Amino acid sequence: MRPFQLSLRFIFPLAFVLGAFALVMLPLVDELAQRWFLRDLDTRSQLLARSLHEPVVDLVALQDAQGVRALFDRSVNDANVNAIAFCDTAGRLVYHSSGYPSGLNCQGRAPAGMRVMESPLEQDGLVLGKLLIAQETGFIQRRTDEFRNYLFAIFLLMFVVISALGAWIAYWGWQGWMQSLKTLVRRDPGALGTPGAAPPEFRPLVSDLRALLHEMNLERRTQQHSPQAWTPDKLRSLLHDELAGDQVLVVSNREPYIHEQGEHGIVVRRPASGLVTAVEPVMRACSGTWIAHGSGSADRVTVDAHDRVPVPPKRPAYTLRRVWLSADEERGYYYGFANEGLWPLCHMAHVRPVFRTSDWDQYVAVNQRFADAVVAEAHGEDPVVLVQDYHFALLPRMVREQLPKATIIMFWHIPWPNPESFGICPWREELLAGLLGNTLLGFHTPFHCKNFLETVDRYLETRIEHDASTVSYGGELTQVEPYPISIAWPDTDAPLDVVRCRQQLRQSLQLPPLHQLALGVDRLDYTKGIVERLQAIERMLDLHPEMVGRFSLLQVAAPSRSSLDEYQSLEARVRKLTLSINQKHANPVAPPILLRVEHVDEEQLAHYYRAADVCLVTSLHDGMNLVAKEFIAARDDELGVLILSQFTGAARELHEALIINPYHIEQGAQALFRALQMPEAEQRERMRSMRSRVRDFNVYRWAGLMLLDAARLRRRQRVTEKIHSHSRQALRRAS
Ligand code: ADQ
Repeated sequence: MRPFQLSLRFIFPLAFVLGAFALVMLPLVDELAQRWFLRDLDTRSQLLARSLHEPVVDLVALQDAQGVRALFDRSVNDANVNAIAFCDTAGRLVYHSSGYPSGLNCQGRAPAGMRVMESPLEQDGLVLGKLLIAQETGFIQRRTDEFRNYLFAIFLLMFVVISALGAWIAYWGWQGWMQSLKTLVRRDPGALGTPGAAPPEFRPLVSDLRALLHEMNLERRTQQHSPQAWTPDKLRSLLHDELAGDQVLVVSNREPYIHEQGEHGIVVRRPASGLVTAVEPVMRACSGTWIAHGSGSADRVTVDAHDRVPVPPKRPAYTLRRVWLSADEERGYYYGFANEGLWPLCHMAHVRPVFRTSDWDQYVAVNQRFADAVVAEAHGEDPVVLVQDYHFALLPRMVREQLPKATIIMFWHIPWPNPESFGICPWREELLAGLLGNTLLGFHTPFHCKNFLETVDRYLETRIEHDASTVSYGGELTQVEPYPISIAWPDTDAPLDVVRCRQQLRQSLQLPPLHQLALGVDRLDYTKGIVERLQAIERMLDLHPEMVGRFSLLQVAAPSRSSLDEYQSLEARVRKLTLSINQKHANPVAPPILLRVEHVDEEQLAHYYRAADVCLVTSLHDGMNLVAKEFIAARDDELGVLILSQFTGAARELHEALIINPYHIEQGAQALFRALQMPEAEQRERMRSMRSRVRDFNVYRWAGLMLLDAARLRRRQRVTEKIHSHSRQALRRAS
């Protein structure tokens, strides 16, 4: 119906224009045709008169009436005219052909339907009279009518042909437009194919359309998948529905379970890592394979012949495939390039990155080893590969080269710096090209995504669609999106109520029952702002000496990257500062700082969270910070205050925390004092709101949204491949 209406829009004006043209043209053409015919008649008469001139003069001189008449009759027949006559100078009709029309006389007056031409007859300058040649003109009108009819028919035919052609063009044009529009709309709004692939007629619209669709998609993502719905079951059913039968492979440096040789046999340990905390529930839900560095002292003895071990040990749900690294590889790739180079490069903590060529070489080699492991573990040509973190910036492109159809999703767990900061890395182009091997690249916040896109724009020849958040590089498209990471909301009731936890912890730390306790839980890392935290406590005690002996900080710091100088000196600094504060504010009740440099298990950690009055997160720069969310999740009593650095990703979600600038020691001290004095009603109000957010925006949602996007991109990729293969077959058939 629609193309027909479109055609009418074209046909009506065409009919009007052609009709008007015909109206103007037909009388003109009539007149022109008549003139041509008359000119024809005259020419014929002139020629005849010229040929008759001499014989007529001779015969008239001889007064041979019979000869003249015979000549006239012959000429009438030969030249196909109606009549010929000779008039003398006195205007008398002297001779004429037989059948001469009665109404025709020497005055040249022609009867209706006749045209008469007069031609003087002279001999030696003497005028003898004139020749009259008469021809019928009736046929002219007949022929002009015929000509007009033909012309009318031609106009009609033109109208029909042009209308049909116009309707056909309108129909196919409309079909083409609709098809292109549908293709454009069906593509992922964040990744609507390479920009050049859009049909030319849509190019001016593409970015507007993409922006609109992107917005709608974001809205859909937040509305449709109502946050409350994100549970392990929901994630499992999503994996089943959206990635049914597709193999999921995770790659990370850190393994989720470490087997260690203990005094009484092999023990299993879970590392202190935000990454593991976040990805482990996803793997439990999808039963895939997790490829990671086997770093435990008993790791080799617990794997099978293919370096695989089922985990979790008590209730296996997925496979852990271990990759072994030599001491040199670990030093260069992990400690060197990743942790002395990329880690400080991406965190604004004023520690200078160190770049060594030998580290880079190891980084490239280890990325290749893990990429080869992914290819070896893949059952088909298009697995879903979830790559974790900055240890594997090169791996996505390496996997893409071997498995071009794989859906590669990478999550960058740390911040992405601005282009200037990133630009100091000598291998910046290689790293960016590696990351653009991903189908989907996720960061914690929109700000990190923006920094990444700007960095790519600065250092690589790419096409970036900022409104759709896609990068097109070497004919491939990478979607860049924020996916704020979170934790798994505890699904079982805590074994101990908060009151008992408080009592027990204070007892075990030999503190009075009403002693106020703040808690710090971190890897011992310079980005976590532990020194600044201690300084804030010192300042608070300086300002409020009445708190000495009534308040302490329990700082639980997991040793991390301890073989690096920077980390050793941090630990030394933390220990020294602790000692000095404890000496400065020594009292008979309790030291202000209780420092535990140790890794504690999950249960113990939850116990600490529930027993504390305040949790201090003072990172100088942090992608998200899961400790803040774990503290909130543990507080089912809805009490406790979170002090949160403004430089964490978490600060963008947890607005009810006391947000501080950790560099501003005074501000930290004031916030701590305020937290310790905060009435329970206010604590409850803040905590309730944060709890509902963390419960809803949990790690299943994080993984679910990422996997949903991946599934969508995957479907699109499959459809595109089908179309390409069809068109290749069609081309082959045609040639
Ligand atoms: P991390 O830098 O490791 O993570 P964070 O997000 O706070 O930082 O996660 C640390 C995890 O380790 C938490 O689950 C915490 O419980 C655990 N942990 C810390 N100290 C511990 C201890 N002493 N004993 C036992 N467990 C301990 C990186 C990025 C973050 C990002 C996460 C997730 O640096 O910005 O939030 O990945 O993406």
